[in-house]
Amino acid sequence: MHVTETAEKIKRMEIRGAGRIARAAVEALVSQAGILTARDLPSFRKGMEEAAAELVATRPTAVSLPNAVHLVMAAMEDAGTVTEARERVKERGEAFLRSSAEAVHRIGEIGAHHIRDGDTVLTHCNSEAALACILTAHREGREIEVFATEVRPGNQGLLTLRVLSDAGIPTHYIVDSAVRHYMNGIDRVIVGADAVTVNGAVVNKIGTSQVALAAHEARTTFIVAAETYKFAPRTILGELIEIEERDPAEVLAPAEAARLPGVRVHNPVFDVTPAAYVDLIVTEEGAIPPALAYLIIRDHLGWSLGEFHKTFQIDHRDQV
Ligand code: RUB
Repeated sequence: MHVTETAEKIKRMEIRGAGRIARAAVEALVSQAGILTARDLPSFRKGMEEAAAELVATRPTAVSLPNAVHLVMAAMEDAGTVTEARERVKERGEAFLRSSAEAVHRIGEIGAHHIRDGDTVLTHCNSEAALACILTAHREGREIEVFATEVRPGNQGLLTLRVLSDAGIPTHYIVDSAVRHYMNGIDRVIVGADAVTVNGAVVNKIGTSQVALAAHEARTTFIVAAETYKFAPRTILGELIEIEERDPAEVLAPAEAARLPGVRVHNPVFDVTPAAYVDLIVTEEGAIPPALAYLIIRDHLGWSLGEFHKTFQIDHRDQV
């Protein structure tokens, strides 16, 4: 699929979910590298950079998107010719697509160890990483039931219901505001992530932090399933993750809103769950406490504070 078509689909949320968004962007970059006609390396690079910028600008919150795009673009760094650059983007892109699929599989295996026979699991939104844990536990023969939330306003819960129903897992469908009402009967909460910050906070679909709060109050284990490329390197520099605000029309029909002058409708689509409410983050490298998020950023994404200093030529003396 071409870059602009992919970008439009991501914006409209026809392609959604942090992992899927990253993979679609990488596929679009690989395809762009194949069709870009450029006489010399600088113009090839420029064409690729424009494509990368268009993809990254689609949705601001899922860090998987800039991380994956950066990884593929960096493959061109020491290419000497257009052919070489094209080849490297293709190789790196394909390697990312393979490793991303493997990561979900591995997270499923690791996360399933945390689901016991007889458990009732609650999930919020539609996360392939979180579902991988639930599906693997079910495939391994554990008798489980799942509570899935509706997920206002996008109703991603419906996508989750389809997956669970196809797998034959007994499932309960509840509105988002019913989470606390049921929490005492829940053994595990498992959700995905759009970003994990250096201090172990988790950014995920709006409402996740309320689910986490209810789980914390009920002493229910709260697990996050997240590939390492969802960890946010730039939070080392104190950068905050931007929370996407979408069209208010997704929350209240414009005709209704027009009858309510003075009412402002808000539609933030993600929120931040503090590390204190997160028991475990399951990555493809293993399950870690949120306090170890920096190690993932340093050891698996290759970004440390020193790296930032070099890359962005930050003077150490300016740092407190
Ligand atoms: C999706 C969402 C998902 C994460 C993780 O939000 O919050 O929980 O992206 O998903 P949206 P995955 O529907 O707005 O994109 O594990 O599939 O990457």
